[in-house]
Amino acid sequence: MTELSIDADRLLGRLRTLGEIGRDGEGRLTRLAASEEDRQGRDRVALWMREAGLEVMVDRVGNLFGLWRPGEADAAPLMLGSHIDTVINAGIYDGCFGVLSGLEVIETLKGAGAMPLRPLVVAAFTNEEGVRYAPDMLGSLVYAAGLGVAEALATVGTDGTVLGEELARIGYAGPHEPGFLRPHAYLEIHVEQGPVLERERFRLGAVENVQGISWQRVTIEGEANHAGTTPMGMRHDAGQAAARVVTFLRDRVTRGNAPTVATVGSMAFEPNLINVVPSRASFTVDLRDPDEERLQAEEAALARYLDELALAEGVVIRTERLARFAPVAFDGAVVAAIEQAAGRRGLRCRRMTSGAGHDAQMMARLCPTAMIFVPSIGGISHNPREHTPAEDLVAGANVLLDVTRGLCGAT
Ligand code: HGY
Ligand code: MN
Ligand code: MN
Repeated sequence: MTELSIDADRLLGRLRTLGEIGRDGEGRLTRLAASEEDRQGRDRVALWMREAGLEVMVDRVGNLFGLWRPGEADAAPLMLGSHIDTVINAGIYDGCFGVLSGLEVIETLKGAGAMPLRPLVVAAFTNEEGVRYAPDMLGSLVYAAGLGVAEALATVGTDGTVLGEELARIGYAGPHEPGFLRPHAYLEIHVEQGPVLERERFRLGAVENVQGISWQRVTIEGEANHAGTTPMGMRHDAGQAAARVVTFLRDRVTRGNAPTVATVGSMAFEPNLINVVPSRASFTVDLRDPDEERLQAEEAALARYLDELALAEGVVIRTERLARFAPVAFDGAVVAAIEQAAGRRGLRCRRMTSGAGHDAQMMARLCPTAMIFVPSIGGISHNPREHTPAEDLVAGANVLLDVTRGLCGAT
């Protein structure tokens, strides 16, 4: 296989350009799914796809695709992809590196006159982050038939908007049925977002599996009362109860050495006033574990604790499931191809589990799938300090190129 390399300046330049789309007055980068900022990001990526001579298509839940169909190759396409929606005050690599690397690989092959035996397509899936509309990985979940189109489009966001209406408003309620391109295989490159590769001095991760994810919203109904006159023993303090849940989760998942992680990332009190005992507390619980049984056990332990807490505090506690995905194992042959491609380029690579959720875990329902990780400095992500050195980004994209060539016969 004659060695080919991606155009590093083009890839890194596009990452920087896309990373500027959606910055607010304080320079914070936020492109929430189906927002105006997301539209601008999508428009820019679609323009790059068109300029590369790809056929640009959008499906009914806004998944965006750039397809290269060399010759009359009507075989099942090899799909590369990720997402370009972000959390609030995000870094520039999460998701975007995967979409732009996929586009870069296709453009490099096209420019080199390669003739792959099958079409190549790069995807940018809708609402991977799930921070405006739950669940996360929504676009790829629908694409993999894990959620109905109508149900997805009817999803109400944390801001009260409806996903289908927002997609229509930004011009990305497309005509294609999700799943319209049945991939031969799916590859996703992503920043690790954790500390492993940097700490162990590996250049790449060949991702074997993704841990299970459990998202729920907990609402605690207490009783508003006067902060000054209400004796502590007479309170039904929703805020105090919520705080107990936070410490319960931390104490429980850190008591042993299991890899379970628990996060209460958002919380709101009502009436949220300095001199009123909170009548209501609403917060989210994100529980994850690579082992399904242990994850279920943690969910059950939390449910028991909430029952006890409701009795002890005289409050009413309700839970609502927002997302629940079992751990996913990727395709061994594709993982091995990643390792071999890394080895051929002299890059130290290790097999690993993904702590974060990714679109690949949904595409694994459709076809052989695996992921490539590149190191995250300090293990930081979902934070503007997210960073991966250029040489690692380029090395990872070149391995994506090599594995792509092997999987589509463009050797
Ligand atoms: O939550 C996640 O792991 C991903 O960032 N959506
Ligand atoms: Mn991501
Ligand atoms: Mn993310």
